[in-house]
Amino acid sequence: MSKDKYTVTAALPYANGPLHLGHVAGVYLPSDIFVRFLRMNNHDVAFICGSDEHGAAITLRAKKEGISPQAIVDKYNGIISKAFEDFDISFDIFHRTSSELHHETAQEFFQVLEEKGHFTKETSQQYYDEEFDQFLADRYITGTCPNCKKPNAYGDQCESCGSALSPTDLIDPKSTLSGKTPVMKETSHWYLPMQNHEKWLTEWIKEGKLDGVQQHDPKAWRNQVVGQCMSWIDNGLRPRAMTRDLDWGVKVPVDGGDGKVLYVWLDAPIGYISATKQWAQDKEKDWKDYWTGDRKLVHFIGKDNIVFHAIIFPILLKAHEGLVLPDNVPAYEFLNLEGDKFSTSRNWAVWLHEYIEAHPDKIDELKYVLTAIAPETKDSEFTWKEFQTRVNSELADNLGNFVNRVTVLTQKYYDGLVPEPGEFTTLDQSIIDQMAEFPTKISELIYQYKLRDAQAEVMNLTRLGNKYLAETEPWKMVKDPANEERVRTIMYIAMQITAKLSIVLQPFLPATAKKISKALNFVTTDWSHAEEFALIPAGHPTTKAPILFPKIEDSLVEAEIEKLNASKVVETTFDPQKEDISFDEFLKMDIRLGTILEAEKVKKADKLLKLLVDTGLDKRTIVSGIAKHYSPEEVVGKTVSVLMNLPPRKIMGVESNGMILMAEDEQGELSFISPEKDFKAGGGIR
Ligand code: B3M
Ligand code: ZN
Repeated sequence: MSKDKYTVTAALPYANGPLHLGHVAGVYLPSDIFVRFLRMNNHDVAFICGSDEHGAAITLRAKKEGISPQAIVDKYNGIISKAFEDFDISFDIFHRTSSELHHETAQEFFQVLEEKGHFTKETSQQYYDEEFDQFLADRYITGTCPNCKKPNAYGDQCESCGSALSPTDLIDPKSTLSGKTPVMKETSHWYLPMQNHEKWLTEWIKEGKLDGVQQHDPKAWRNQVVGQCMSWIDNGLRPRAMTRDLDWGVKVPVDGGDGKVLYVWLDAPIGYISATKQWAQDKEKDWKDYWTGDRKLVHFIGKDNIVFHAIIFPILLKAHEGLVLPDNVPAYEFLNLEGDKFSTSRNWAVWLHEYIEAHPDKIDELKYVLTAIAPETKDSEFTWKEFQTRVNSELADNLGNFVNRVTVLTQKYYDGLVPEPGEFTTLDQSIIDQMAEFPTKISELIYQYKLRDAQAEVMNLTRLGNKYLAETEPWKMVKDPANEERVRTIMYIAMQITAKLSIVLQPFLPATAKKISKALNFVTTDWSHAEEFALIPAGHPTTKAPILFPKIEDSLVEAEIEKLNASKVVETTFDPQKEDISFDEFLKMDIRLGTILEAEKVKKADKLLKLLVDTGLDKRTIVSGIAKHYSPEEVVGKTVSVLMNLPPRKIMGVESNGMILMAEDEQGELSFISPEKDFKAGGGIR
């Protein structure tokens, strides 16, 4: 029976910053494990990725760093591709959407859809920044999300609640260029009337069928993927602009497209196709083999990309005609870090390239832990403490200890030669029967994209090995020559378990599997061999395996947590500017310098100080909420800014006449506003 053919894509990372562990756990590592497994099972598979180099995410970063968008994407394409290489992610190609081949491919794709009449041309009012004389694409507008009411939602998406938005949905929109409220200005764009595709999309998402013909198994799709798509469809699909008024991106290749580029979510998924073209060209293959016919297309993504991969891109693929639709879209939830969300802007992240630089000898340790905690069906958490615990107790004490025992004892008792077994006991046969179940169990889980459970099964095989040795204790039995044959049998079986591990570990921990293979002097990349029991014959020469997983010390955990806290940026979310006031209104405020003569705490009010202030005009009592920031002794003698003309107010039984004006920083720390020259009480402030 011919094996299913796969094209596996991993979401194209934006080339506007480095990768962090959340990206790795939720897209790149699982897709790599899946593809390695497919290759071991002789599937025809292409593993496609590349950097996403257009869109406002890039141009905003370029503006922030004061360099060109091309310089930004060159910088981060380099950092990201090297990090993938160093982390041993086995893409067949890591391409980039700023390449000429991609531009040509995306423009051809657009022209095909335009000629087939799949777009409508509409003139509409779009947000425009008058100061920057520029229309504002989605990421150039922020505002309050209409759904979760959180600030800093973007024009196309709210990252707090994940809902897809349009710029006009935002409450109190602001331009990210000038910070001002944008105006509406007329412009025209090509729209994809998604509502026209609702019928077939619904059948395809819910039943996996096209015109009644089964395409994929909808039960194999993750609930959150089907759920998000159906809620999008149930809310009513709307026309979506497929072009933008920007100068950085793939130019619109038809009349009327001057000054316009393809919408990044039309452009980027076509990046999977252009990357395949480049790879096929390099390998003298036909790219169409990987995007047509009976090919299983699988998109590994994060949950914030679901609708773009399970609704918009399938519409585009179907409209183009002749191209396959996704067989599955394994979307991952979010990985959090030490109790908070990963955040590039707050630098709250473990950057992959920094991890590799700091721990080049701990690549498989990180792969193991990220797979063990992968956010497959719900958000999960990375902590350095759990990293240490899992490495030390699951890798070192379980897998590392088992392989070390088997190879060291074989070395010690038989000079490394696999011993001739004697009769198998009932226990032996039970172990052999249990071992036999693992390859199929692991395989089924991987085909179902349950990679976390699949890896756990590999560790269960190791536990079976450890249990067998603990129950038989060959290191004790060997002391009695009468047990010579029994010990040979036990070590023979334990060696077969080790050989099986060297196969089933390969998708998950390729470097470790290689080390075990080397010690066993046994190499195969054919998964089906794992089904066999007797993998290494008696007399086969082996050597002692190295220590596979040195223990993680507390000092590493402490250093990494300290680094994380030291480098985090506290996001300044200052309130937006208040409504304008007239100059006359400002003149009504009487603000003067006052010197604090006396200060005491206010009974039963831990935040308040009662101050006696010399204002130059009089000596008055003012109650001020600064007790958490200043002691009474500290403030006596200070000359501060006083708002005089407030009506008297009783605060905790004390009459307060006026207000001390304070400055506040982003951590909420308070400071007096005092003259930098030696001015006396009574001086005016204006
Ligand atoms: N560049 C990744 C993101 O949304 C986005 C994926 C494109 S895959 C075609 O973070
Ligand atoms: Zn929201």
